Amino acid sequence: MTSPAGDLFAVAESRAPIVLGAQACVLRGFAVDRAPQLLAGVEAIAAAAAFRHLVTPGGRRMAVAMTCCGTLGWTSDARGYRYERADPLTGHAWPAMPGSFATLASEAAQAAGFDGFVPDSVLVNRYVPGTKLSLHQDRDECDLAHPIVSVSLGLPATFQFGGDARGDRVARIALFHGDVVVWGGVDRLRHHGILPLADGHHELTGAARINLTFRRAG
Ligand code: MD3
Ligand code: FE
Repeated sequence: MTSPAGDLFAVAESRAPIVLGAQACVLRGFAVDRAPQLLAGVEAIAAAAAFRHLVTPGGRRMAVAMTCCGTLGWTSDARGYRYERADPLTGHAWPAMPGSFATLASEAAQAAGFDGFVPDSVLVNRYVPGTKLSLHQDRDECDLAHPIVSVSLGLPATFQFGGDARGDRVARIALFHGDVVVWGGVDRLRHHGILPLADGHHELTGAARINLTFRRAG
């Protein structure tokens, strides 16, 4: 860049939140400096509560591998989708949410206009090449007035976001290592999903994408 004004513009443009809706935005790279600590936290969580493939109430095995931390963890089986205080695999409480996780989520929520977000649950999703997450809504949380904060780590993915109705037009946006997405208010019940992950290798995660979604479930 040759002109100082051009430099300033480039920086401001790249740091501005990307607007997905009236109350939904992408904070590009918001978590990139904290990614190594977040991934160390994920390793510790998975050592106590292993990644598993949940079964939907309809009997389908989910392609995404999942685990949780916090006082509540999301689970699914023939009895339905719900939050539980104990990991059904071990019968023990879910691993505690690391303080650095909660701090990041509340800072990101604040940057997106949601003050005072205190998550009590993190769903940790692991994708390998070929894994997808079909279009769905997140509606098992008690009070849908709280936002959801999502952190992408490792391989990039194509995120799909639609409307309140399943048949609404769907837009696509790429999510990269360190990106944070915040959804709340009028955008809280929009359908969303992840297209099949492309092949690749990331220096911190190998052939995988990890996504953390911070929720206030209880
Ligand atoms: C929009 N995870 O865990 S993150 C999920 O990348 C989930 O693993 C995806 O959908 C992933 O439920 C997408 C972005 C996201 C998360 C939650 C939302 C978008 C959302 C809740 C409401 C609206
Ligand atoms: Fe979701």
